[in-house]
Amino acid sequence: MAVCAKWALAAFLCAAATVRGAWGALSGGMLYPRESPSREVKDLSGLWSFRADFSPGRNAGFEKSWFSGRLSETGPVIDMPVPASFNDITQEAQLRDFIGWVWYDRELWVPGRWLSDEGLRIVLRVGSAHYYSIVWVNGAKVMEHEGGHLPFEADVGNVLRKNPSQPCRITIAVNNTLTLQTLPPGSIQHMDDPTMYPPGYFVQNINFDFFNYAGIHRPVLLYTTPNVYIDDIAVQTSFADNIGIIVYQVSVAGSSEPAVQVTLTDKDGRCAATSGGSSGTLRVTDVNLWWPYLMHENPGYLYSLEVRPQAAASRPTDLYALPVGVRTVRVTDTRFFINNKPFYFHGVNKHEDYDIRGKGLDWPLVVKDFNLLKWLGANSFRTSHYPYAEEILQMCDRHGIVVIDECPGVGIKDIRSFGNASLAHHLVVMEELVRRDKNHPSVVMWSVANEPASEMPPAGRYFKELISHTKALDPHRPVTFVSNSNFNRDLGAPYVDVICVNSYFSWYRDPGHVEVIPIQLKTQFENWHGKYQRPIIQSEYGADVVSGLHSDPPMMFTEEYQEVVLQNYHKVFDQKRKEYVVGELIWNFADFMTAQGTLRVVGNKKGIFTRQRQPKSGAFILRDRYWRLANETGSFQCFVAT
Ligand code: GCB
Repeated sequence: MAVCAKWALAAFLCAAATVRGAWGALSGGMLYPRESPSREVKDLSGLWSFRADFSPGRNAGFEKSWFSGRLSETGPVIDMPVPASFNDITQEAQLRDFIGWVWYDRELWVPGRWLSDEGLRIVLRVGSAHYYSIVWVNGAKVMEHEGGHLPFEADVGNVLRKNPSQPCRITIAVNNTLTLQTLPPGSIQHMDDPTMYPPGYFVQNINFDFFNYAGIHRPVLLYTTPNVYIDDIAVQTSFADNIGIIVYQVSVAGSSEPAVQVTLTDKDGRCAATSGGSSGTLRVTDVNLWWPYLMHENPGYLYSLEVRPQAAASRPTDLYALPVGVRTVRVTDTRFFINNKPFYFHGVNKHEDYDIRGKGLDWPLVVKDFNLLKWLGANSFRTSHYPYAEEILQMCDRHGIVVIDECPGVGIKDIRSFGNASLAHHLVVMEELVRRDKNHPSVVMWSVANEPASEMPPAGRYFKELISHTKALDPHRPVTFVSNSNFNRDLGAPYVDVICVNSYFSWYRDPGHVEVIPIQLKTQFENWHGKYQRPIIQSEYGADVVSGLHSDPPMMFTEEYQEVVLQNYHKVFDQKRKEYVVGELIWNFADFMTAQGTLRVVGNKKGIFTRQRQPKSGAFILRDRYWRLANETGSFQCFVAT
């Protein structure tokens, strides 16, 4: 039985990998689906039918072609909300901890005019699903995608038009198995000792500290475009004096020589510049720059870039309106500049994580978190440890919250995860990430990994290639990865633009001894800057607190201990930010769920807010500090915490 399970899991990942190229989910742009006079969007969020494949080989769904009819006809199904992780929806530990294929389906009517109008493309898009997905429409396979956290889509018009009088059925199978070559990596361990484990028993090993939530995490959408359509837009912005400069490139699909008309409008809908041609430069007089929150009285200013390809007179014209912020980013040996002003990151690390829905996109939570960021006086966050929903980045653009955009390269600890197959996949993921997020003004830096074993010999070549590839994809943003290796033995550090370093003095090291923080932190900064001459961000620091636990003098896990850890770190930040430290990001914004283990009490408790977003004492310490920093480092100097 164990052999069968092993074979089946490996075989599926392998079969899936060979087909990927053929399905070509990576060709073309990845513009966020927006409605316009030429585009409609149908959101398929809501209840889907769901079934986990508990068969020993996790293979019954494929053996019995569960995609060929209604899932409910294959056996018992349950209601499953989309978007949401499936893990915490029921009372079953078996489903919470499930590894293998889960199946979703739902039926819907596609608007008749979409089907009858042959001039329309109908695109099916999945915002993200963890981790390997195969999608069928009316039993016909339309796409596969490897990896969570990023969208994938396919034109399904032809399939839908075959059966216009029937409701259409969408089936999605998702496999959350992680291997040494996936991102994040993991491994399946089969427990073959029959005196210790039941037959076929296996576990998923992971090297990252968040619960391995799975399912369809972001909305599934159907949307239309005309057949001649805007496939991608890329903008690069700068300014000189009061003139904003937007260099744009538009790719139009479905026509060999499309004329393109581009209009930039300001917030009040007034035309700020126009241009023709699929690439060009727009100049905006008296430009309103995009500024971070607390750096300017009017942060997050966005223009709208309206792009219209000119189709033949008889055909409908596409229109896509892209929000554009005009700003620059620059890094020196000691400073990080936004719009030529030194920028100091006073922010947080987050997770997409909440009760019941796990990693599912949840608007009330998103808005609450932005309110808390503003309350805190935070100007930035890192998308630890994977790309967040596009809707969250759009909020960052609008509110001026600066983002370090991290790919799911977390837990790369095994030497076998530094091989060619892993690197090739990592490069693809960076391409998908840059393709998706390149136009967000809030995104100021890419992070290609978190705490890899960067002292292992193959890490030098791996990070050299990964970082240079990322720079080739986007020459306009700095690139980093987040290290906790020894500064002297870190083989990736020579290639980054900014050093991001995590440390937990008085927690994992010297537990209980907060008095060692200042000396150890000072040494850390001096070592890294001395060796690499780069600006440094303290990309994680913190301490677990079980909310409501108190002790004086402070003891680990109490509110007082978190306070005193923070204060000791802050003393050193205040010295070193005058030199080359350009940011501090607390670990973590909120408590979050993890795998079970002896170090975790129902999850990681290093949040300054609880998982339900109630402040611990540390939140007030940070709030006081961040507003003070904003008054000192923002160019607009009369903020008060409100
Ligand atoms: C880290 C990791 C983060 C963990 C954190 C911790 O260094 O980057 O994912 O959650 O430490 O609390 O242990």
